[in-house]
Amino acid sequence: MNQYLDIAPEVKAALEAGRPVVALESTIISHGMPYPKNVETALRVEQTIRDNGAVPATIAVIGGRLKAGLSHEEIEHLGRAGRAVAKASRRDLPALVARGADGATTVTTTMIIAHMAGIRIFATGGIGGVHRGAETTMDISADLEELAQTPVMVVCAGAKSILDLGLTLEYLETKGVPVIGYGTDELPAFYTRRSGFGVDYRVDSPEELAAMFRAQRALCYRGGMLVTNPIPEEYAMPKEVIDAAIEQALRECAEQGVRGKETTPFLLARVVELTGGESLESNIRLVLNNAELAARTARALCGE
Ligand code: PSU
Ligand code: MN
Repeated sequence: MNQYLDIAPEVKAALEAGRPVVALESTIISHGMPYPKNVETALRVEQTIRDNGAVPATIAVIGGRLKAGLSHEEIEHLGRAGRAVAKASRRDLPALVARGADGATTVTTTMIIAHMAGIRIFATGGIGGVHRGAETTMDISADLEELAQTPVMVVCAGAKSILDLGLTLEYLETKGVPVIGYGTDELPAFYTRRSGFGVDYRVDSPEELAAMFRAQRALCYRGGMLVTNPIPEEYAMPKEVIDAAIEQALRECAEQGVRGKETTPFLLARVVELTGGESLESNIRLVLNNAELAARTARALCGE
């Protein structure tokens, strides 16, 4: 086992017994939602995974240790600190570990640490991707590279249209990452069920997802798999409302010269502010929905 990794006892016991475990990220807690909703949601997501027969492993860097499985106090700490905690992507882990610092893990680093711990599946809200205007900024999330090289199944609700969804799909195709629609032929756009872009494969059951993941392992592929699960109809946002907020957030981002790792958190926070509580509620609901699907798929992967 990696010398910097701490696996929580409950998670370790489940892994050793071949029981289902689902990883969860922590940037969604510190940078993705306001306090105290972020903490409340993180704990609800963990409970949903338990209710569906799997063990949750929320992942973060605490005092330079890579943690697979957090205590409630650690989740509370990350939620209260919010954007004061470093957003940790692949390039940041060496510095955080060497300095004994805290970091909130993105999709990228959650995949890295989950894989180190032996966890095969991870549930979140949305992934990073190719940003609009990437042809000049070259702003492409490290999440896409990680999906190309780390064998973890990521269950999300698609990607927000703060990104260029068409270019994101092109990038994933180049990198050989299968993009699966759960119960849909169309890539969901996080707050809405449709984006106008097709997925590679439609799958309708956790068993079928597990079979694809097993096949990918048996083929000795390095990379992972992206499962996109549409937000339940009753919690989806009206397209015009969310599009208007995203356009405004993008304009402000450009005007204020926000760049680099600050871009995504800035856009996410502005969209929530501009749409009031409605988008936050949608966000919470879709994460819970993804947690349920990931737990059921983790069970199928364990043959349960
Ligand atoms: N997109 C969302 N919600 C999020 C994120 C992205 O809809 O919380 C977070 C995730 O942690 C994701 C990260 O891995 O932002 C991507 O950041 P960047 O675009 O800087 O790679
Ligand atoms: Mn970026």
